[in-house]
Amino acid sequence: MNPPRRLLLVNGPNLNLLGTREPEIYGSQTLADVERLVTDAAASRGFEIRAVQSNHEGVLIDAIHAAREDCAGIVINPGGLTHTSVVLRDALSGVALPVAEVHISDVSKREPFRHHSYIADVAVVHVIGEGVAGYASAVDRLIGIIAGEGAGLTDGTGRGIP
Ligand code: CA2
Repeated sequence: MNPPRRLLLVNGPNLNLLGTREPEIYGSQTLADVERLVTDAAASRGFEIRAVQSNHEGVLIDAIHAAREDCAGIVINPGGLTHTSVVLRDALSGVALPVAEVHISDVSKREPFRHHSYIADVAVVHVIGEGVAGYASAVDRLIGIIAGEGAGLTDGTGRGIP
């Protein structure tokens, strides 16, 4: 059976504040702008988006579990939970869907406590520090993986190696 042509977009705590404060770090686009950008990027590849943002870890985990039923992958900016949450990591690895981790800012150039991600090694795509535009590239790369495109192994002629 073909995977469903739907992705779950997850934005974690405080990302509802996008566009209202700290524009020097996160830019001036709002969460609604992010959700529109992601919806358009997915639509251009024939996918739809279910979007969730919550300030409550359990709500995010329930949405991730539900994605098992009808989504082909997950694009997530876990916000500060990136650096703290084994629980969120377990939810993502538990559903066994391909995950794209997105950060608007370049966390490697910020405070040391932002340098570790509990999510990084359960994600197959990482887009860090490309601003809000990074969400669109995460969608594109994740769909490429779901569709079996991509880096792939080639023999130098562009043909895939089975
Ligand atoms: O760079 C990112 O996308 C982050 O995931 C954003 C998180 C931060 O804790 C991570 O280290 C990196 C914070 C999200 C809070 O977003 C705000 C946006 C505008 C105003 C205040 C907070």
